[in-house]
Amino acid sequence: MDILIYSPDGKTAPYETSLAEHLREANIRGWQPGDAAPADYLVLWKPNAEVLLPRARLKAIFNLGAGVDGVLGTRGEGAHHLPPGVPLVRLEDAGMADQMAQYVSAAALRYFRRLDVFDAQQAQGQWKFQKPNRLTDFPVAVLGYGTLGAHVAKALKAFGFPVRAWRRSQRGEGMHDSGIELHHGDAGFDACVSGARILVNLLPLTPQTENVLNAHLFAKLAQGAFLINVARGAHLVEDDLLAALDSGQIAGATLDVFRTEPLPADHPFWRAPRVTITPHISALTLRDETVAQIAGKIAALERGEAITGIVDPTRGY
Ligand code: OXD
Repeated sequence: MDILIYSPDGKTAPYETSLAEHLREANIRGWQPGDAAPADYLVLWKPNAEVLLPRARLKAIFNLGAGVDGVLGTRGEGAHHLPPGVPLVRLEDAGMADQMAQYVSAAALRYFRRLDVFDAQQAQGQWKFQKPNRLTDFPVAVLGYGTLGAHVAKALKAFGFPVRAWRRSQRGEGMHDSGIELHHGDAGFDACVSGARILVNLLPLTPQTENVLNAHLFAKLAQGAFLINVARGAHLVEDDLLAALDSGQIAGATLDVFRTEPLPADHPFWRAPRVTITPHISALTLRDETVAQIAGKIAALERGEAITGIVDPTRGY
C-alpha cells in the first residue's frame, strides 16, 4: 500500500515516521514537485492542484484538519479538482474537541466574570468593584453543532450558561440535547441567536456560511454581546465587527482566525482595545491522535469496512 503525504510547508517527515509505526507494511512518502505516481491514500493539508491530479489506485483522501475549505476552496470551487469517486475524509475530534472547549470556555468565562473589564481597569491603576453578571442573563448561542460544536456547547452548559445551538440540518435529535436548546435550518437561526450575550462560531466555511458574522446578525444579539470566532476568518465581515464595537452593540470579540493569517501588522484589529487576538491556536492538530485516527480508518477501509468523517463536497463539510 502506498501513502502520499502533502503539507504546504513540506514538513511531512514526522507524519511519515508516525504513520509508519501504525501501518508497518505501507510505503509512505512525502510529496515532491512532479510526483504523479500511484498512491492508495493521500494525507494532506491545503493541497495544490497538482497533488490532487487523478492518481492511479487512489482510494481516499484524508484531510489533516476538521475544516475542509483548504481542499474544497472557500466557495466550493476546489470540489471539481477532487478525483471523481474518491472520498474526502475530515479529521473528527482527534484531540481538537477538548482544546476547543477549553478555549471557548476560557473566553466566555473571561467575559462573564468581567476579567476583560478588570484587565482594562488594571491598565489604568483602578481598583473598582464591578457588579457580577448572572448566568441567566448570559445565554450563549453556538453556531455549528457537529463534533466540535456539540462538545463546546456541553462544556459551556456545565458552567451553567443557558446554551442554544444551531446546525443546518436536524440529525435525529429533538429540540434538546443534554440541556442544550437545539435549532435547525433557516427557520431556527433567529431563535438561536436572538438576544444571545455570547455568540460562538464553529460553522464550517461554505458558500452559505461565508460572511455570516455580519451587522445583520450582530443586531439580533443582546446589546453589548460578545463574539468568539474559532472557525474561519471568512465567516466574519471585519468592518461590521469594527462598527459594532464602536457602537457598543458588540462589547468584545475573541478571534482566533482571520481572513489573512498571520494577521497583517497594519490590521485595525491589532489596535482595537476590545478585540483579543490569538494566532489560530484554539484547537491544534495533535500529531499522535491524528495519525492514530487516520491509520485506523485506512486499516478499516482495507478490511472493506465503512468509516465516518466522509465529507459531502456539495455541502462542504
Ligand atoms: C482545522 C484547523 O480545520 O486547524 O482543523 O483549522
